Amino acid sequence: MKQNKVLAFDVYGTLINTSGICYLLKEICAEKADLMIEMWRNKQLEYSFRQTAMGIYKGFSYCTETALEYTCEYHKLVLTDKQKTNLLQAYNELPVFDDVKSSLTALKNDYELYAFSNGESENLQILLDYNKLTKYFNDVVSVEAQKQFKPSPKVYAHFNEHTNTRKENTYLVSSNSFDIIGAAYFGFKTIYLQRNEKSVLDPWGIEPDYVIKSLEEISTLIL
Ligand code: 2OP
Repeated sequence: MKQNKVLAFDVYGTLINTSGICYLLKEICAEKADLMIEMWRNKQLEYSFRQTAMGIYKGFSYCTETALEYTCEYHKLVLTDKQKTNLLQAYNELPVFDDVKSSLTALKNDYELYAFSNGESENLQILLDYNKLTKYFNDVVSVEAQKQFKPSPKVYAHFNEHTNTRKENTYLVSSNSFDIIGAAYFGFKTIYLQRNEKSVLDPWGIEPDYVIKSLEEISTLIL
């Protein structure tokens, strides 16, 4: 078992900007795009939580697609097949946040770096290749093999099994509160990335080890 400190980066919302698709929604429905992007993401996550609670697994892209359908229905927006296909394809070409490449470059020599996500392996590979991020990571770990989503403890255990690492040495870096709390509850160390002032950590009495505003701060932490 490896003894090195490892950094496990959440992908959607942490490395990759899920609002980066807003420009496409704006072309379809300018005035509702901001509201829709938020509902789409929230529903996507809700569907993943509900599947795990129900003991079923249909994959993250199923959550993404059905959450888009729900959001359009709610906002009375009828998409053509082409518009829907374009939006879902664009989900694999979401943009990377500005602080990611410089931060990963600074960390690469001192830590093992992993991408660790609810997304399916195939989609993660496309997304990370598209953004030229794959070279920074020792590996890309998907929850897919466990057929459960974060924050199930099984998927955090899977991360350590798959990477042959120890939970005591694993730091989860995430902008998603549910992920930070799930990982801390499992026994990872946690670095909560507060990308904007509106991000609030759920008040469950589980505090992250570090709170940062930009990924660039990680290289200044003594882990
Ligand atoms: C992830 O990438 C869903 O953002 C979450 O695992």
